[in-house]
Amino acid sequence: MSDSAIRQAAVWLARASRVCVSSGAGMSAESGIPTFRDKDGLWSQARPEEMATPEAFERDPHKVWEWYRWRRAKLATIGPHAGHRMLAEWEERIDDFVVVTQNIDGLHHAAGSQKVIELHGRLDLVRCVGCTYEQQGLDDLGPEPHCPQCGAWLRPGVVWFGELLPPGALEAAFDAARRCELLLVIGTSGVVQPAASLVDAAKAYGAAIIEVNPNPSELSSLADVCVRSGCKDALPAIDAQWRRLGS
Ligand code: BJW
Repeated sequence: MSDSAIRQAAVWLARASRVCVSSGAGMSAESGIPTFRDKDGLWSQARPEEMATPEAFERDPHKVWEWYRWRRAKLATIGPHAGHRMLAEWEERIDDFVVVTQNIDGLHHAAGSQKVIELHGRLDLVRCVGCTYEQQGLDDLGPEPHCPQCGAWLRPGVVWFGELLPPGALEAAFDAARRCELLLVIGTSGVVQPAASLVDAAKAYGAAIIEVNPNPSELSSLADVCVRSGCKDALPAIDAQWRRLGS
């Protein structure tokens, strides 16, 4: 981990009163949830077009549910790590601190963050394809979950490719990106739109960009500072440096 990148991140955080975080699957990797596009990521075992599109669900809901049941069961056994908890603490220290996440695992909320915008829905939510019924929780709903109200299929409450993001979420996310002085981009490859464009929006409005990612991403060239480390260690390291600035 580069000391100068950590120090610069700490200096900017200490000075900032408007901060936005854009997090992706790498944020949860050290909690035990695989990312999508890394070597052993989810897309190395399953094809996105067979699991994460509305057409795939129409074609074979059993197959799609098998995958989501496995992921829901896994999520039920894990929790946030020190990096998630650091962001929740920074929210208390910084006036305007918003987390925009592509993650569906709810771990930012579980760590105590309150201002979280979830762009791709929630794994612990299911909704009916035929009516407005929704249900929260990670209970095993069996291989063929159907709506208790109208009998249609229930589906995972996540955003698949080709689907619109939850109403209001995108607008709120771009508002946060445009008004921030500092954008922390944590654990995303930056290939999925429209989330990836938050960085362009923040930069166009004058924000400094810090990337926290052990690997280069599609967004690295836009970053002013890159912390090349896993976020579980990097975020507490930035915090420790921030505390040293004050002493
Ligand atoms: C670490 C780490 C550690 C590892 N610490 N870091 C414009 C241009 C081209 C295409 C489009 C476009 N606009 C829209 C599209 C289409 C599409 C899209 O973006 N396609 C591209 C892939 C080409 N977008 C959509 O369809 C979106 N809808 C939409 O735009 O609606 C309007 C519209 C529709 C149709 C046409 C045009 C407009 C919806 C996108 C939904 C994405 N859904 C998924 C699945 C969610 C449900 C589920 O999980 O089952 O969301 S796909 C998957 O990718 C998931 C993620 O949220 C998303 C992003 O992945 P992420 O988080 O970046 O993870 P990885 O694995 O890619 O990267 C992990 C990173 O972590 C790596 O960099 C590692 O190095 C790093 N890392 N360990 C820190 N410890």
